[in-house]
Amino acid sequence: MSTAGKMVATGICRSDDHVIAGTIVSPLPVIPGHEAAGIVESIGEGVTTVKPGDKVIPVFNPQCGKCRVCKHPESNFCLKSDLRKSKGTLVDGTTRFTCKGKPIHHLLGTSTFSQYTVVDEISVAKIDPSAPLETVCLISCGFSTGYGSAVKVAKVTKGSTCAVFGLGGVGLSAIIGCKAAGAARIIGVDINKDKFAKAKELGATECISPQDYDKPIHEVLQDMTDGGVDFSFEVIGRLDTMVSALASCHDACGVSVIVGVPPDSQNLSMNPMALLTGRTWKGALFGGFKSKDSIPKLVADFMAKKFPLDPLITNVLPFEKINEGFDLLRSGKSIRTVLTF
Ligand code: PAD
Ligand code: ZN
Ligand code: ZN
Repeated sequence: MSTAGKMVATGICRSDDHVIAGTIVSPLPVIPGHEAAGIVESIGEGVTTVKPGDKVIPVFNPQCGKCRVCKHPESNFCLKSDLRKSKGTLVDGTTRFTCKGKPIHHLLGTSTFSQYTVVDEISVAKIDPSAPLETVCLISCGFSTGYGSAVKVAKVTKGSTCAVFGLGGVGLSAIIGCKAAGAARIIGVDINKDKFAKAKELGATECISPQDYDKPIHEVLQDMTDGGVDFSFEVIGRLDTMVSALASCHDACGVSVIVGVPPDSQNLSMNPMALLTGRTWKGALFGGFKSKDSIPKLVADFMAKKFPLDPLITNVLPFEKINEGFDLLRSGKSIRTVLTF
């Protein structure tokens, strides 16, 4: 039930860098890349939802449609996700890449840093053929993750106050979601002030850097917002900022969402009183969206101009310059680099 496709565009997400750094553990050697768009080249036996020539988006968080999670109305961490066991294979346990006769692993059933890839049918969504693939590839991960974290996971309410920690591609997409949900105040938090202008362009009403204050940032946010924000988002992937985002939301009615991927096998300590008083602490992959169902709708919403994607793309490079793309991400100079094939 697999599908082979030609890649047209792939974004570089921080999660790919986490794989390279080892903070996300994957069997090696592996072909990373999970935020992309392409065209179906061929299909295996039994595949019915895509056909050759279809424009598609691969999804790192599959939707088998049959498991307990897929049948649950709200959840999306499908039991077939490779993130559960990190086998680095397709669902049938095989890998479809080799180098010099040796097998190469898949990353989360996607592996988009490759001219061609093979994915399971549960890991690919057909989209509007008129959609620009070099832009909508962001719907494959970064955009949907941030946007869904606001509109679907936190369920940001009209007139509310939000704080977004981390203003990369995913954090800025959370800002777009907070704005779409009608938040009245959206406070961006980042140590790199170069990110502030774009955050404000996309809907942040204020931006602050923790390095400008001599007290903890959660106290600064509590002072600014009459005791704490309604919704906070950690979109960095650090244990300290996860705790600080939690403390930044109001102790009786705040909701805090973990979006950033924490370093592998690390635990954090927190005082349970932080929750006993009434806060909600949540997290989700892929913005809580069921991937195969939601991606075509998100692409349609983009085509209907319900949200922008172009401001998130700061660099477009040919695939050969992939290392330059990673350098731009690591030096904080890019939001999203899209590699084209
Ligand atoms: P990015 O590196 O582009 O953005 C991270 C931002 O955080 C940067 O602007 C940094 O300057 C800022 N930052 C770093 N340290 C601090 C700090 N101590 N305090 C404040 N700001 C800081 O990453 P991204 O937007 O591509 O991804 C963000 C995270 O989300 C990352 O951990 C990634 O792995 C995760 C992610 N999660 C999912 C999911 O399904 N949950 C999907 C995609 C990405
Ligand atoms: Zn990603
Ligand atoms: Zn499932």
